[in-house]
Amino acid sequence: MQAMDMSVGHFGDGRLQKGGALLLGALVANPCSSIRRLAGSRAREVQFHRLLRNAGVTVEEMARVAGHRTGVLARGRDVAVIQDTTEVYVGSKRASEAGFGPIGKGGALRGVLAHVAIAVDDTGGLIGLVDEMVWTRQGGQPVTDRKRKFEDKESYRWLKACEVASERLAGARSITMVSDAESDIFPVFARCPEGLHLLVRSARTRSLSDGQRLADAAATLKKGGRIKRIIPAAPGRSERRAVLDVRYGELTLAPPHGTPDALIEPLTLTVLQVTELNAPQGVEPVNWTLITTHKITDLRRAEEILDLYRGRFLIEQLFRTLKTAGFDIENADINDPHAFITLTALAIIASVNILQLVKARDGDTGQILEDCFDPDDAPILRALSKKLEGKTDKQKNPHPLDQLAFASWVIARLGGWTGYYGKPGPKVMRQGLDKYFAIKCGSNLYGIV
Ligand SMILES: [Mn+2]
Repeated sequence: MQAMDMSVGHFGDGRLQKGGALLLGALVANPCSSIRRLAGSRAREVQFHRLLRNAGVTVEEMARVAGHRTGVLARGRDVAVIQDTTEVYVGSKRASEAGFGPIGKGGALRGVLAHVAIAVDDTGGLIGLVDEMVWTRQGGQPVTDRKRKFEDKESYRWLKACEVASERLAGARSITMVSDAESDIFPVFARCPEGLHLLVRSARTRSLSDGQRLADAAATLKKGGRIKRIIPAAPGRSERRAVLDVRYGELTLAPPHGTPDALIEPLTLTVLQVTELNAPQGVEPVNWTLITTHKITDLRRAEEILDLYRGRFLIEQLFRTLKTAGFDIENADINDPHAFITLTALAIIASVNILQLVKARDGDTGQILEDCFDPDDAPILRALSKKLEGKTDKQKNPHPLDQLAFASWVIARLGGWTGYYGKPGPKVMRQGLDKYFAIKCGSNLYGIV
C-alpha cells in the first residue's frame, strides 16, 4: 500500500520525513493509539515521540502532501468533497493542565478538534483526503464577537476548506462541497470560490429577500414528486425504507444582520425540501432543507442532489474509524497537545486508507488498484487471492485484477471474513491490513512471489 512507502510530509528534514512515513505505515498496519505498541522497540518509540513533538512536523504539511495526491487522482472527475468537524476527547483536569483546550458544551471536557475534507467520485469511491485541520482551543471559551473578522473565527474553517479544495482539485471536472447544518453560514455562500458548488443542510430560520421565512417558503415550493430511500440505522433506531416528498425551487436569501458591507448582496440559491411521509411512530421523520448552488430542473436531478448529501454519511464512518472502530485515538498515551495533534492528523490519513478498502469491497465504486496500492503490491495480492479462494463460488474473488475491489476482497479474507456472512467493515479491514503488511515484508523470504 502506498502509505507504507509514501512520505506524509517533507518537514524540511530527511530524518523527519522518513520517521513520518514509518509512523504512518505502523498506524495503517496496526491501528491503535499506543506509541509503545506502534513502535515495537524502545529506540523506535523514542524516535516516534521525538517526531510527534517536533515543531516542524505540522498538520498543514501532511494535509498539503495528501491533498496534492488526491488532486492528481481527481483530475477529470466529477468530485464531491465532504467536510465535517469532529471533537476528540482527551480528558478533563489533567488534560487541561497539559494545555488542552475545551471541547463540547459546558467547558469541562478537554481535547482537540479535527476538521476533515475528503474527496468522493461519482461512483461513491473514496479518492482521498483533501484537507485536514487539527487544533485545540486557546484560552477557554471561544469569543463570540460578531464584529470579529470571519477569517479569525473558528467557523472560517468551512470556507477555508472550500478555498483549499478549489486549489488542490483544480483539475477536477466539477467540485461540490457537501456539509451538514453546522456550515450553514452566510459568508460561506457569499465568498465561495468561483466554479465551486455548495450543498449544505439549512440550520437556521433565515429570512428571504421578500421578507418570508425560509422554512415557510421551502414548504410551499413546487412539488417534484415522491421517492423512496433507505434511511440507515443509527443508535436507537433501525434501518427503514422511507417515502419522501420532494420539493425544489430557487429562493433569494437576505444577508443576516451584522453581515459586513462587502457581502450584503442577497443570494439566489436552489432549495431542496425533503420531507418523510408516514414515518413510523416514535421516529423523527426526515425533514431536510438543503441549500445548493446547483440548478435543479427535474426530479431526477433533485434525487442526484439528495444522494450527494446522503453521501455525507461516509465522513461519519471515517470519524467512527478514527475513534472506536479503528484507532481508539481518544485513548492515546500522549499528553503533549502538539504531539497529540500530530498523531491525530496521521491517524486520520490512515483511517482514510482503511475506509477506501471498505468502500471498494463491493466492486461498485469503479476504483482501480493503483488508487491505493503500489505496482509491487499487485503480484503479492494476486498470489494471496489464489491461496485464499475456496471451492465454492462464494469463496472466489469475483473482481477483476486491476480493480481496488480485488485487493479489498483479499484484505477482508486476511482479516478473517469468510465470504459467507455479512460484509467486512473497518475492523476486519484493519486486521487484514495488519496481516497483509506482515506478509508483504516477508514475501521475499517465503517466496510467495
Ligand atoms: Mn458536523
